[in-house]
Amino acid sequence: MGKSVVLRSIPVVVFTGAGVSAESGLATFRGVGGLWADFDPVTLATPEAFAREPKRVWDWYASRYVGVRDSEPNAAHRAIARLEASFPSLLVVTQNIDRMHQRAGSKRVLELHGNIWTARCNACGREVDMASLIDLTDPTADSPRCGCGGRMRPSVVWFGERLPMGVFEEAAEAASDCRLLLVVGTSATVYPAAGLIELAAQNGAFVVEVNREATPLSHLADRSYRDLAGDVLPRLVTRIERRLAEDREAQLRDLFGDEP
Ligand code: BJW
Ligand code: ZN
Repeated sequence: MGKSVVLRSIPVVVFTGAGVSAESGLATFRGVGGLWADFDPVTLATPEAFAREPKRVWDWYASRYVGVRDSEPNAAHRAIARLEASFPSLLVVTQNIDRMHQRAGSKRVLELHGNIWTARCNACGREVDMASLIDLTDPTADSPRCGCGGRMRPSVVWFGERLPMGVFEEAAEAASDCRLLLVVGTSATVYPAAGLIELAAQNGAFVVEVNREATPLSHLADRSYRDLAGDVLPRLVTRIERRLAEDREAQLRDLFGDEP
């Protein structure tokens, strides 16, 4: 049995945060250049803020939806999608709500914090496409309402809210079982999501971090790339692909020998 067969079949998890989408032009929550001028996510991304100032919170998400809709996945998202060919078991676990991984072609994606493409009623839970509400929103109008009278909100997870049923459990199981954890563009400060890094490290995974800055969990990484995800990931993925191809060649030579 050659090395490449073993390497190809290891369970791999790619855990991502806002930094993976930064090079698509989407603002991160924390870190260099990562803040919104007029909006503090820690106070606005809460059910309390929405109850107090629904229009302000809605407008923030409506403008971010338009930003996400009008942006494209970047080289980092594309490299991660390509990595599925090298590691068929690969699972992307993302804190992002932008669906850029899916748009780049990643097939197995767990969204820990929901997504901004859907909205739901905060009273009856009815779900609709964000797009259908954006068209109806004029700048002076109140935030959109459901037929039942409830207010529509983005289908994202705010501070103090539970993660979608079963999703964190599935991610935790994958993190515990993986042999390689690739952590990309997260400040590793929001829980329970950041706990996945601790879980993987505790269970012996090889942890590779890609982040332009150090984080509180950088000490758990076996390798750290302090650079832009869009620069590091394409190079890393190409290196992995070359290495797997070389192993495959070596295996065939092993199998057939030099002589007929
Ligand atoms: C680049 C780059 C480039 C930039 N290349 N790198 C345990 C301890 C302490 C607190 C808690 C705890 N457990 C729970 C809590 C409370 C709370 C929490 O974690 N608070 C902390 C702030 C302390 N957690 C919760 O409330 C969670 N819910 C929960 O625990 O429920 C329990 C419960 C039980 C029973 C009943 C009810 C509840 C929910 C957390 C939800 C987080 N929501 C948000 C908003 C989503 C919607 C939106 O988008 O507006 O999710 S907050 C925000 O932070 C967003 C992100 O997903 C999340 C993480 O941020 P991320 O992705 O790491 O981004 P940044 O900006 O922080 O970092 C970017 C990084 O990229 C930086 O490091 C840069 O250097 C780097 N970078 N450009 C490479 N080009
Ligand atoms: Zn409703």
